[in-house]
Amino acid sequence: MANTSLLKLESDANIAVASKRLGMPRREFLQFCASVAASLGLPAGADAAVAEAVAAKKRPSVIWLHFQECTGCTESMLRAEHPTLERLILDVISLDYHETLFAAAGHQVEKARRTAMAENKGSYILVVEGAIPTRDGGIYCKIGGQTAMDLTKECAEDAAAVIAIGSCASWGGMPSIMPSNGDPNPTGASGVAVVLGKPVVTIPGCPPNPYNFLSTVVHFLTFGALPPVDDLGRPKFAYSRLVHENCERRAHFDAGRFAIDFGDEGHRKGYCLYKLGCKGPETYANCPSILFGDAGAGTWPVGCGCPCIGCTEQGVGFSKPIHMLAKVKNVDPPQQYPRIVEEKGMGATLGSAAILAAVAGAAAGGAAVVARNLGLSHKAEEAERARAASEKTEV
Ligand code: FSX
Ligand code: SF4
Ligand code: F3S
Repeated sequence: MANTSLLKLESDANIAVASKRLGMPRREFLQFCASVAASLGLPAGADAAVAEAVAAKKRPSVIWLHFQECTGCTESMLRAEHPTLERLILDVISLDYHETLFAAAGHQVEKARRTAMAENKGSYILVVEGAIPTRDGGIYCKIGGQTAMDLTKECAEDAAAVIAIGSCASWGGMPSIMPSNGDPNPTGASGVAVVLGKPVVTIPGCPPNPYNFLSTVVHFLTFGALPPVDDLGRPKFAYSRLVHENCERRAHFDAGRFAIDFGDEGHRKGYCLYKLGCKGPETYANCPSILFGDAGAGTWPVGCGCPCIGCTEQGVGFSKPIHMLAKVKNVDPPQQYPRIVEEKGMGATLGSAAILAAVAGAAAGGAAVVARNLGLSHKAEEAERARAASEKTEV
């Protein structure tokens, strides 16, 4: 089936079976594959390879561990307004061990995990949700008598790939900044890479966007490898641009129109939230392009009037106080802005800004916007970190 165009696949038998299995019309299924290929920044024609892989390849076995966290990662994956996303994720992977979703408990599930690991030795994906406590031998989180540290090491041993989902598993997240008696991280909550002593793919966010997880797994399914990542392990297709660059309120930022208080006139009119502490200018994530929950325009923090807290960014999310102004990292204007129309005496409403944003970009394919912008501003950030690291070594 290689090199066939996406449209030709409409009459393919495997595609017909997959669409039926997913309860989606064939064209909708192919559209989904095209949007995943676009959001991954794949070249033209790769959408057919994605469709063929999702339709026909053996689903990778997934062992999903839970440690110090709120289960928001799993919740966001399963609580999409539209059931398609959940169905797609559970169709693309074979979820062989997941403590929260398993009906069974105790020895039964431990046996299921060991069986899945033995049967899929070398080919399963390990997903870790939650931070791993490392203080005092890791005693602050144990499952089935094993510490989270030991479990992670044991399960990573024969995994084909390791994914740290959510900010907690990526770098410690919220549990790593829960001060107690003046101690900023009493349990030594750490990310998976620190515990394994080697880099892993991270999908930060609190919660992370389930589309980024789905796209990462689809990449693995299609090409047998995880997607290219930045120096923090984040897939470049999702974390290459600042939130600020694709924000629907960006035109207000550039025009100097800010909300000063929650509920004030500027806030009601959908003005920029920078002065309310929005960390979009120093946070890499694709939230404004792919949104959350399949519920339409505006369904992301800033779209709902809440400043971005920088949840994907170590050192910003949960660390920098909400009232603190963000460092504006990239002063280059974005490739396109939503047009803000201010009718006399009325001002732009959040709705009108959102609709215009949708016309300008999101409706034309948020995924395509991300794909177009791939990897541009991130390079400067990576160079800065490399420079800082080499300076440290020289000292
Ligand atoms: Fe919660 Fe996940 Fe935040 Fe952490 O998401 S949404 S506390 S990133 O590990 O469950
Ligand atoms: Fe959007 Fe925040 Fe940037 Fe304002 S500061 S444009 S609200 S990301
Ligand atoms: Fe997090 Fe900011 Fe996106 S708070 S969900 S990175 S808009």
